[in-house]
Amino acid sequence: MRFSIIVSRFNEYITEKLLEGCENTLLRSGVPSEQIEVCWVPGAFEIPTLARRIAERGNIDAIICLGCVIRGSTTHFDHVCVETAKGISEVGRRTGVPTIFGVLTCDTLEQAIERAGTKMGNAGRSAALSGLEMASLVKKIV
Ligand code: INI
Repeated sequence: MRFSIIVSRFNEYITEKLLEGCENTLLRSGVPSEQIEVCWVPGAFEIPTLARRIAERGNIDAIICLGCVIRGSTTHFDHVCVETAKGISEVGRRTGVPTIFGVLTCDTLEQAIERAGTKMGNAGRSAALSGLEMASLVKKIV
């Protein structure tokens, strides 16, 4: 099975940890490294555009989207979160390629750190497990 990981550079200190958790989980589950494509985008807002192009290109069993949005003092956070979540789910529904929402939406940096491999586990790992499950489910059923 082939996997695409789209990861955003914004808050890279966090997203690189999510990527590490995601890639390691895929590799440990038996996915060969040459079957894993990693694409960096500037911010979470840009994830859906690339996800759609990759889904339409074909030849991919799941697209795992990783990012980290942290609330600031303006409403920017809300726009980025809403559009990213909506965009990612729309790509999945429109193309039928499983798209996984591994984007952290946190009030504080501490919450993000907790979900990037410390207290609350690694959200990249959970995203990889969801990607593996959806990819094999689609293969089995369709
Ligand atoms: N992008 C993120 O991925 N995380 C953030 O916390 C964030 N904040 O806070 O602004 C963010 N903004 C950038 C956005 O994703 C786009 O890259 C930018 O608006 C250009 O389209």
